[in-house]
Amino acid sequence: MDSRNGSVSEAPLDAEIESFFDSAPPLKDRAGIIKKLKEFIEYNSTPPGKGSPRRVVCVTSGGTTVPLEQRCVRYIDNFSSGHRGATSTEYFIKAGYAVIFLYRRGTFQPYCQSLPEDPLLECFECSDDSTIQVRQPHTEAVKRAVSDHHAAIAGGHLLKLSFTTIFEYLQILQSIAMSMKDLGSLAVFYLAAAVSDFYVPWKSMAEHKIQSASGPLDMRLVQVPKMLSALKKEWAPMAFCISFKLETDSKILLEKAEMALKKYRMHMVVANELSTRKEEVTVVTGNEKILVCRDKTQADSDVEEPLIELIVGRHSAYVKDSDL
Ligand code: 9Z3
Repeated sequence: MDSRNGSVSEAPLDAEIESFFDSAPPLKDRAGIIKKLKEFIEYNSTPPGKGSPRRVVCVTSGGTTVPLEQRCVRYIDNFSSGHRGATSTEYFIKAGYAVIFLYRRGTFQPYCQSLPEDPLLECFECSDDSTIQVRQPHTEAVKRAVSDHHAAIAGGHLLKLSFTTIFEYLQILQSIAMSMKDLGSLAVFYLAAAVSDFYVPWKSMAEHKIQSASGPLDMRLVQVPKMLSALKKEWAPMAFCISFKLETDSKILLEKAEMALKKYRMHMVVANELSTRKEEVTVVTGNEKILVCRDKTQADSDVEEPLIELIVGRHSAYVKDSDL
């Protein structure tokens, strides 16, 4: 039986994963990425001043694309603004975690929530002597964004890595997971990125722009191998893993989340429905379904604050149990 109908047999899945990575276009600057990861993890494992090792969470954010042409003009996209990942990153850092933020280029960034859509052009102005200054209504928001962001980077608590395609995303995720392996139970994966289910293998992809004169487009998409299994079994087996399940039909949401929890042996699956995702989520664990809601009495509250609080509590219990 193969991985598509529920029961996962190992050999075909391993072969699918191997073939995905073998045929993917090589990741640009892989060596540079691995070096950054190594330094970040080393720094947080032995922080200055003999502090105890920091917990490290990999937060994924934004949607992956599936290119249709090697010299890509067209692609299939997965919806995600990156809001969940960016906001969660801020709360994890506040809770004392170091965060590896793996995000889709151009999506929401941590500490930028209160800035206008085009911050560079809307927040700044040139004065007569050509100095650049912040425009009055944005002063506080810019100050907060810049100082919190710079503090997180300078303190060694935030490492940002970007992706666009499914190929880049999975290759970087694998490098992150393998770099985090030795952290054992101190490692967390918070997989909020919206990941493509189907892709066009690089070798069977058209090189040049597909021509519309050739008539209707007939294209075969292959299923993306389920990397969560590899993450859990091989890449970082001791890590605390949280994945997300997104549906538009609330009737099937919890059932699908429970299936994902069991199938990929996640510690938690956060179930959310597209239209209410900013108001509430349901956290599914082995024996509970916990509804987590935004505090509706506060205009600027978000669902990520109570969600991260819950996760940090559960992760602490997991770390304690693993030490016994
Ligand atoms: C999510 O469900 C995220 O919560 C959202 C966040 C993408 C809805 P925004 O970025 O939205 O704040 O606009 N992410 C996971 C989506 C996903 O693709 N899950 C897969 C699935 O549902 C499993 S990896 O099958």
